[in-house]
Amino acid sequence: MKHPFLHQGGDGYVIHEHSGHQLSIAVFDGLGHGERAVCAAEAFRDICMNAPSYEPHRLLAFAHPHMRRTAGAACMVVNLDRKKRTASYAGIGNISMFFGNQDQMKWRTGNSGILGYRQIHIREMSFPWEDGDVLILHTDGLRKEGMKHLLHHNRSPSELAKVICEHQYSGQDDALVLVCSVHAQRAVKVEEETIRA
Ligand SMILES: [Mn+2]
Repeated sequence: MKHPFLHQGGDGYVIHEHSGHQLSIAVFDGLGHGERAVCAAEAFRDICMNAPSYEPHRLLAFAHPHMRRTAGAACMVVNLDRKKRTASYAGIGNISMFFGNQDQMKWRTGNSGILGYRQIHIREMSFPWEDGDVLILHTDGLRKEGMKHLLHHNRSPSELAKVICEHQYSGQDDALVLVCSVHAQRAVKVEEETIRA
């Protein structure tokens, strides 16, 4: 089952559930402004619909040549495995990811470069997770500095998404944040907030 979702702006995400116990999430930011950014984001969404694999490394490698006809995009793909309780991820460009719990929150971003432009180097990494851990993905319309202290309070994903948009908006550019609460046995809860520049 594929759940495409894309905002009118250049920021968007796709969530794809597959093989019974895996959930792949891609957050992306079409480069440039206005129509160009929207076209790049839509192209990436369409590529996801036709991707032969949602493994982060393979999805990005598949998308890269197809994105050459667009302005390009920044993208982070995370694949949550509910059986193994691990997450694998790979990113290109400036999409930020936080994961962990109240005691320890880690920050990661993608490799430098632009999806669809010149050469890219894709490196896939992974991390273990536990029930109730939080995964946050956001585009660069939101500042990552100061993010961590917002995450120390006991907030639901929807509250977190709202608070992050209120406190971290850069004041320019589109912005999107996706907050997920991850669980092995029940549906991953996903909340999102967007701001259109
Ligand atoms: Mn942006």
